[in-house]
Amino acid sequence: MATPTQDAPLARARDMLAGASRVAILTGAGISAESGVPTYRGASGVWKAFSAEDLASPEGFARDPERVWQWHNERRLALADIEPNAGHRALADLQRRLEAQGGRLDLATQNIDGLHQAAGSRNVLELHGSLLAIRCTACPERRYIGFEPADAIPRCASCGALMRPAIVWFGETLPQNVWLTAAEAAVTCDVFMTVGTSAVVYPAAGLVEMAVASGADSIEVNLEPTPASDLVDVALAGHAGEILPRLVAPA
Ligand code: BJW
Ligand code: ZN
Repeated sequence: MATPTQDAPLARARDMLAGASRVAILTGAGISAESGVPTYRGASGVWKAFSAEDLASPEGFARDPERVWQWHNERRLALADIEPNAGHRALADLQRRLEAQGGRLDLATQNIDGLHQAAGSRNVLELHGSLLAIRCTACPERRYIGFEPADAIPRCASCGALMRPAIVWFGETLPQNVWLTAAEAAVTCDVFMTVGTSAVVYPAAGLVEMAVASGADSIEVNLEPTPASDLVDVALAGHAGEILPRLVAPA
């Protein structure tokens, strides 16, 4: 629960959202943590147990594609039993409400788990791709694979080259249309909210700076302070699954 000392900031953030017709949101691994998806950083983060250089870089994939595929197969299987939580559902509710009032909510996520879509959010901007899709290393071939385990190292049906997870790894550029839509939303929104991200991975973290520089009211929801906390108007400390439903519930 948000502590009583947060009642005033929570009320302020609720007022911001209630008065907005264009809302843009950036989410990160923290919003899925209450569904059981591990975050990346911190004591029990993915990067404590696994090497980002080996498993989340094009160089690591080139060195040992089988190992990268095996790890991603395990992660996809683990996702099959995971459900969206109250935080995901609150954002989907807010989008429906804004759209019914002629407004708009753009949801950009760094997550690759598909949980926003499962909760009913539409037009989700997947900045770092998806664990549920694979793409060719050599041609534009791309396909949805869902929760099925892939072959040891799948090959492209069109050109025979290696397929790879359709995820954005370190040093790779984000999908251009997705990024441009998210950047446009950040600089044109009335309210920008960042949820459950450590705000250290760029260019995604730069969306907060862009929104604030463009004059948006801004809100952060996170368990702990991040580099974004000093930029935003209201920083709410707590679990996204508890704070977001309170933030977006109709008055
Ligand atoms: C809760 C909660 C609850 C918990 N409620 N809150 C120096 C060298 C090389 C590169 C760079 C460099 N400096 C900058 C770069 C660029 C690099 C970068 O930013 N690196 C920094 C880390 C230093 N960025 C890139 O490489 C990007 N591409 C790019 O910039 O292209 C241009 C370029 C080209 C060539 C060279 C340089 C630039 C691409 C970034 C791709 C990121 N991909 C990953 C991996 C996906 C792979 C996979 O999963 O298999 O995406 S990294 C990982 O971090 C993942 C995430 O999307 C991303 C962000 O993490 P996120 O979501 O913020 O999670 P956490 O764990 O960090 O934080 C969770 C937060 O939740 C915490 O704050 C908790 O407190 C909170 N929380 N529970 C609310 N219940
Ligand atoms: Zn191909």
